[in-house]
Amino acid sequence: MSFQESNIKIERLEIREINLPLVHYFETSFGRTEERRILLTKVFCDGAVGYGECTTGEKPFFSHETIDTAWVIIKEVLAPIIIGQDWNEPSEVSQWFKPIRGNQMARAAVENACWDLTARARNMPLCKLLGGTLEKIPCGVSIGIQDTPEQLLEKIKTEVDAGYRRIKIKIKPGWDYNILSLVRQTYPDIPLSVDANSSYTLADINLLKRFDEFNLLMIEQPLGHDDIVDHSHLQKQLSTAICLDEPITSIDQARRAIEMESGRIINIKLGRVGGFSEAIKIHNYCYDNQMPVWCGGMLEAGIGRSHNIAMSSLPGFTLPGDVSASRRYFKEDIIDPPVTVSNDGFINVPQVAGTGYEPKEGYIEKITVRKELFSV
Ligand code: OSB
Ligand code: MG
Repeated sequence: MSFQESNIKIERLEIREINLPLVHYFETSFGRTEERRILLTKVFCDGAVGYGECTTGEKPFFSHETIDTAWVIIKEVLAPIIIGQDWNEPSEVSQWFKPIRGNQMARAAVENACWDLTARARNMPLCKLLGGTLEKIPCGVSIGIQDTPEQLLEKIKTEVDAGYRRIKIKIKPGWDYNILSLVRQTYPDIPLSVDANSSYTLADINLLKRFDEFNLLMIEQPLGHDDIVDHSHLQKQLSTAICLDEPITSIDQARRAIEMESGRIINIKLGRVGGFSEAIKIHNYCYDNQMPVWCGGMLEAGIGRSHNIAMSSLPGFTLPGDVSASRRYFKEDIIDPPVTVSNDGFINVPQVAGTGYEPKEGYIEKITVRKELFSV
C-alpha cells in the first residue's frame, strides 16, 4: 500500500528517557548543565516509524516545562488523543492539541515524530515536507558562561578556527561589559552576539545601552522571559537589534511582538513554539513582514538536531542559527552519521528520504533509563 494516497494512523507511541553527558558543561544565566536527561518519542504506523525529541530542560528554568512534566503530559493527555487516530497531513496533529494550554515542548515531541513518520512513510525528505528550499544552512555557536575569561577566549578561538559564521556568548550581570570588552579587543571583527536569558530589567538600561559600543549582531532576550512590552521600550533606546527567544511561544506572540516592535530579530525554536506546524506559521509570518529569523537550539541530541536542520532549510532562515556539530556536545551522538559542519561553517541539508540521520537504536537502548509504550 502507498502512504501517498492513504491516511496515516498511529498504532503505538513509545516514550523513553536517555541520559547523555555533555563533553563540556553548559552554563547560562539560569544555571549549569553537565548531563542531559532527554525524552525521546517514537510513533508507529503500519511498519513505518517516526522519531521525536523533547527539548525540555531538566529543571523549569528556561520555561515552565521539564522532562518530567512532559512525560506526564504525553502519557496522560497526548497519547490518549493520538493513539488510533489517522490524518492526511501531519499539521492536523497540531489541531488536535489546540485545546491544551502551554506544554509546547511536550506537544512538539509528539507532533514532530508524526512529521518525521510522514516523511519516512512517503519516502520523501523531511525538509521538503516542511517546505524547505535551502540546501545548506549557515551555522553559529552558542558559548556558555565559563569559569574564567581565558577559558572563554580559548573556546571562541576553537569555534572561529572551526569556521562557524557567528559566535554567541551567554551573559549575565557580572559577566557582561568587561567580558565583551575583552572579546572585542581580541576579536574586533567577528560576527558576535550575546544572550542574557532574561537576566536584566529596565533598571539596567544604562548598562545595556553601553553594549552598543561592541557592534553586536543582536542582544538576545535581555529582559523578562514572558515580556514583549519592556523589550519594546528598550529597543527604542538601543541601536543594537534585540532578538526575542523565550516569549515567542506561538504565532500570536510573534505577531504581537512584531506589532509592538519589541525586537528586530526572532529566534525560532521548535520545542518552544509547540512543533513544526507552529514554527512554519511563525517563519511564514516573519518572512512576509521582513523579520529575520534563525533557528535556535536547546542542546539537542541527534534527533532534535536533525529536525532543526530540516526546519532551517525554509527560505527565511538566512541568519546563522544555533545548530552546530554533534561533537561540540556529545562524545557519541544518537544518530548516524553525527552532524558535521564544513570548515566554512555550513551544514548540508540531506536531500534523502527522512532526515538523512538514522537513530542508532542499539545505542539508544543502552543509554535508556526508563521507557513506556502506549497502544490501542
Ligand atoms: O537561550 O538559546 C538559549 C541552551 C539551553 C537553553 C536555552 C538556550 C540555549 C543555547 C544553546 O543558547 C543553543 C545550543 O547550542 O543548542
Ligand atoms: Mg536564547
